[in-house]
Amino acid sequence: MITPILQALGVTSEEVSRGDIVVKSPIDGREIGRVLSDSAQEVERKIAASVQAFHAWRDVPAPRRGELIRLFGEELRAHKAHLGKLVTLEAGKILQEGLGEVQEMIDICDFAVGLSRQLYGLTIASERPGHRMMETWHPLGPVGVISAFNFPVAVWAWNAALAIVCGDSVIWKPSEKTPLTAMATQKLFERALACFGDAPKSLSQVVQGGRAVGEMLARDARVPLISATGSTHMGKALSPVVAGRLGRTILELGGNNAMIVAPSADLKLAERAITFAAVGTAGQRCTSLRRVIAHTSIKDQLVDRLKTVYGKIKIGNPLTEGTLVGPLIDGAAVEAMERALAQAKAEGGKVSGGGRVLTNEFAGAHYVRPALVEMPRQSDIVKRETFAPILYVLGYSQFDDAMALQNGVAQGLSSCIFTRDMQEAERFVAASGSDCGIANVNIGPSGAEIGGAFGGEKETGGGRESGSDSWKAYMRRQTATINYSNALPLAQGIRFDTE
Ligand code: UN1
Repeated sequence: MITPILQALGVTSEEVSRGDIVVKSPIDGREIGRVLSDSAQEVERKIAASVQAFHAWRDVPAPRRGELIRLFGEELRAHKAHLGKLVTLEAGKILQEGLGEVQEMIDICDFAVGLSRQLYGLTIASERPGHRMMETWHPLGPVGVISAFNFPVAVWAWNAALAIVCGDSVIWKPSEKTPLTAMATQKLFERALACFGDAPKSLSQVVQGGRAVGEMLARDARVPLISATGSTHMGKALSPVVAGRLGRTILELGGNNAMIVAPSADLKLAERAITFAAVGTAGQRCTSLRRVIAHTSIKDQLVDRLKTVYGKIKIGNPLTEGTLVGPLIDGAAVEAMERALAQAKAEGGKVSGGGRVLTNEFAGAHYVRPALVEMPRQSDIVKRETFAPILYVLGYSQFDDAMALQNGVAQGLSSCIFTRDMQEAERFVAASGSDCGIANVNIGPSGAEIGGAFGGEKETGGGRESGSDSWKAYMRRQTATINYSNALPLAQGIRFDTE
């Protein structure tokens, strides 16, 4: 099944038939390809080529750079069905979500095309007569993108589409768990390059491999920006390496996203939002809902409703229409889930659901039933992100207590409140409200649109990608002051007479 899809995307069988990275589909554990890791010399060569490409690309006018991304968007539109399916085969998310991920790539391309005519700087009033001060945004250099298995292509696209219209070159290290979608995306990008005509051919490259490859990018001063998505653990290891050479990072790390459900909430809406956010992508989004903080007056009712919905959710092959929960990525993910549930029980949690399913049909794969855990308090395990479908439910009676619980974790990615009380909604998004990068009202924490800046605070890493003015991170800011007078007045009125 995989060969025709890869072929339609331009990847040849030879390219995926040998190598040290063995790719297994989480759907059934079957091998779907082998990919060769890049050697240290190869990574070195690609970084050097990226620098060359950058030098040529930075002089191309930005709206023309946008044309390349427009063409890439066209390729994505034409191949959405195939690439979406490949995402499902390689990452295990349901087809609807695989297609949604490609749509997210298309959306960011559209955004970037418009942006290519809007890389605005400021003109600033100078304190000196006959002077003009301006701020210009210039291309930065090669951008290293390190992406995770759970969004194997969209997160790269958020970075790459912006970086390329900003005049940068890109080097992409995908997760070792999802090298095929990266290869296929690269092929589509190369088609866009061919249509465009005269862009440098190494403008965007892929480096395959594990941690060592990522570290080479992190260490290399020729790569001024590293944009990395993954666990907080990964970010804490990577960040000092880049900081050691005073490089820049955009870090998009772990989340521990909560929903406050207030007494006035529309429980039907809350229930739908909770289900999509907690069990969608089998709980493997950085924006997945991990904690529900429900008012004690409606908590039991909400938990009952959730138990009913959870009981009906279809778990199975993510390619099958109607499936809502696909497999976890691998055995380690199941073990992490089991360990977390055991700890939750030890900390007083009441667990419903959880446990492996479909072990006969898919002996080589890792399907689990999503778990709902009523916790007596926000104990250690609740404060930790487990990348699996576990939803902890906590109770509150005062709004301030709910807010304290919501903010009382180390991560700060996404958050939300379900309420029909205007005061609560406003307090949630006010300065003393949610401390997260994303704060929603009557919307779940996941499934953000590309138009907003995406990212979070605290241990989530502080980076912002995608929409709004995130593009500024991919450029260098230059302040230029121009003297068109015949005198040389000094700033701050300083006198420094030489005659
Ligand atoms: C991620 O899980 O790394 O908001 C990104 C969302 C998606 C992106 C998630 N648009 O859930």
